[in-house]
Amino acid sequence: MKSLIAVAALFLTIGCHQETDGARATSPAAAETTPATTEPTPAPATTTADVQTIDLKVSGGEYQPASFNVQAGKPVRLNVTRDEKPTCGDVLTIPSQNISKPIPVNQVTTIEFTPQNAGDLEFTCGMNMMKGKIVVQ
Ligand SMILES: [Cu+2]
Repeated sequence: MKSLIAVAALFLTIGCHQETDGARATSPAAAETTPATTEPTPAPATTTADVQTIDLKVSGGEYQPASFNVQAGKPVRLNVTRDEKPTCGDVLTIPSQNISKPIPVNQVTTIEFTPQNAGDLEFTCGMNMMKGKIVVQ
């Protein structure tokens, strides 16, 4: 009987800790731009005065980084490299920008465009299997 009580007390203690963890509230102001799903934080672009540069890798069947932030109204330059041969990653498309570009293996392919409006731009492989997201702010 004594051990049962001890177990119950342990549960109560754990329960308390979990409540404390779950109490981390996010600010309501950020809610309208924060996606509800738990995604990795978009990587920042390297921004100079005129151009925002992202080094994008096609490797292991995915894009790295899979999402990144840029600013609207400024040119974006993607330096895309692909390190694997037979893969559908041999084409990269950004449908909203009318971009569809072959990505040869082991060389840098540059894709440039200027996003005009804030929002999420999806990019995909030629078969729409690998996906990434450009978060325009
Ligand atoms: Cu694909």
